[in-house]
Amino acid sequence: MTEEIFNKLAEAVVSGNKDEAVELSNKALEEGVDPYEAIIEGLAKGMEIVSDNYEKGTAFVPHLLIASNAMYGGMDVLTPHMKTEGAAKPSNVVIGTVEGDVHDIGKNLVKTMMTAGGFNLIDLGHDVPLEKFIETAKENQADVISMSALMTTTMVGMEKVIEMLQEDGLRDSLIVMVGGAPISEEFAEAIGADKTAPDALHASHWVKDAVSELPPSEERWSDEKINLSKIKYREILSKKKVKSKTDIGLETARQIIDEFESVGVKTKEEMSHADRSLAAMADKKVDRLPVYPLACGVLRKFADASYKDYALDPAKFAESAFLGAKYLDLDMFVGLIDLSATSADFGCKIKYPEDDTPSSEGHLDDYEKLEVPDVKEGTRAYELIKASKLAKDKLNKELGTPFVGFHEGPLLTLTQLMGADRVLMDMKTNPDVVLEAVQKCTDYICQVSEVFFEEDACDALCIDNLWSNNVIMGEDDYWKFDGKFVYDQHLPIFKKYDQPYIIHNCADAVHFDTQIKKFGTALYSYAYYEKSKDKGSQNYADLIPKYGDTCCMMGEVNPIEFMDNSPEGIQKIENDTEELLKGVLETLKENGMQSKYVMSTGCEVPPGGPLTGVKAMVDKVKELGPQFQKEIIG
Ligand code: B1M
Repeated sequence: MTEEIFNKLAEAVVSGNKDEAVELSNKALEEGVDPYEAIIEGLAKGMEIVSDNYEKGTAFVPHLLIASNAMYGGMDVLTPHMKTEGAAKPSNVVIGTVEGDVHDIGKNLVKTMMTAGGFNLIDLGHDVPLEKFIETAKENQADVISMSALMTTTMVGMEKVIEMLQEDGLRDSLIVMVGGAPISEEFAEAIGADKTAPDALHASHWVKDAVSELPPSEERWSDEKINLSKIKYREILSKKKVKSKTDIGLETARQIIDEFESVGVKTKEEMSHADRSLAAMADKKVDRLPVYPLACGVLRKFADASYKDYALDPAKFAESAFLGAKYLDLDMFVGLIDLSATSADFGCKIKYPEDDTPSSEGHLDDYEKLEVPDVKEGTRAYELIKASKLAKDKLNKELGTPFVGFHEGPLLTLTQLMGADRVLMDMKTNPDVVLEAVQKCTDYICQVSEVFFEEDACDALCIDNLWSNNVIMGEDDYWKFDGKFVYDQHLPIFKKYDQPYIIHNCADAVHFDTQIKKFGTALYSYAYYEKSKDKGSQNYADLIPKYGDTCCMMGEVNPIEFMDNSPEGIQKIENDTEELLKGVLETLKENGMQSKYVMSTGCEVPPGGPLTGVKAMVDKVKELGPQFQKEIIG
């Protein structure tokens, strides 16, 4: 009987049926089943099954979220009845995504799996000030700090938290676990963390074992231990180099400007930027492949502008784009500022840090209250269009460089507005409400594109249709909640203005057939994750043969490399650029093509990094491109 209830509880979680999980949990209590066992053998088992399916690629994030909702529903019923007397206190885990980083889907999965593993989770959310981890750990005499970071620009915050723990003598009082896509074992070790794990399931399993080996809490948190630890780490901390406070973006921008002013553009090239870019999109003869590392915000350093100015002051934006394109001799510029311009106009609160990418925060409560705004003076979209027009005119006139406008697609607008986790879950529990909201977002983004074209504010327009990501949702859901809206309503706007459809998607395993073949996309900016190749991430060698006949692909040097300004780091960018250039040309040739590819990065070059890598990549293509073009293509 007990076994049967456990199995049913697990099934309720697997099917994401919260009502059933609650009902069965009540039944378990009525029948005298131990609530702790019902959680561990029933609810948590179900969560492990779904999580395992996710890792195998047979379940997606919305499924994980409804399963987790069902698990929490059952736990709310069972937890108050757990025997506390004599039972071991659950270990406290302080969890959050570090400061500057709003990515929280992975962190929430880790939270769910650790909760399923029997831990008490204290969730600080995302964009968590680093001191908050320490304060909360102290308040709760925590056993574990679990930090997530999804960006190279924010992962450094994890090291700072560890240093603060060392300074306060707390490092040995708890376990520090770090994780997220850019976090490697080497990185975790180098910053002094105890462990990282590739996914939520492994994280939860590891931490369970590690906590069982910890000495008792009173011992770890005793004054004596803390004082000894302070002494131990004082020496280690003093040996650490005082990190330089120089603005590496500004410094490298100045070096590049000085070099440019003394030598100018080194090589006189056969084609103009615009002619080369247009020829490549049409697979016509070129002197070399176009090159444009997706350097957007980082170029503001040439204009000595803060990110806030780059985002909000059209003149500063145009100046940044112009100077960047001039000093680096870029073949195009993509006007990516952040991903929240359209959601801001629906009333989403946006945080504009002085020198970091803006992000949406304080999501809206009610889908039904969404009202489609008009693109007009004062809206953020209109400001973006105005800024784009200024930049386009200057780039075209003074440099002959094309300007590509940029804004968000429908589902991205909605997730920025309402929060990604919520929308992804509501797709399963409240699909009609989500569909109605996506419709409103579609109405708005169609207007925004139309005004871009009407105002002649770009040479072409790129849309961030981010959620076509097999790691996050399956093909059917993508089509239902985003693709169909793009296909039925957004694409016709591009047709009306005779404009090519351009997509930027920095996700891992994209539904390319839909986003390229079905949409008839002309230029596709993609990312490639070697680590996720077995999960569907594809590189040029996969993509050109499949889509090269209709679409010009644009990727894939890893943007994270651009943070490393050391001679070895620059050498790596040069080597990767050379390898990509050669490989792409050979693949084009094998497939009867000659130029349909733009040498680029899989996503935006980190806006807080140096500019040296961007220059190295462009220069390498300029140096080797013409020769390779002749040798390989003929
Ligand atoms: Co952004 N984004 N994003 N994004 N985004 C990335 C992270 C990026 C890698 C894309 C790319 O370059 N190809 C890139 C960072 C590049 C870099 O490192 N420099 C990037 C960028 C640049 C940005 C913006 C700056 C874009 C812009 O505005 N110009 C902006 C950042 C804003 C900010 O944070 N200040 C931005 C915004 C967004 C959205 C808001 C639109 C959205 C996030 C929505 C949300 O989370 N609420 C978003 C998304 C969805 C992504 C990608 C496509 C997917 C991330 C994700 O949710 N993956 C991402 C590309 C990618 O990673 N493939 C990208 C699924 C999730 C389940 O996986 O979080 O990795 P993940 O968690 C895994 C494991 O890592 C592990 O377990 C989980 C699975 O079980 N794990 C742990 C996680 N934490 C762990 C902790 C552990 C152990 C394991 O121990 C403690």
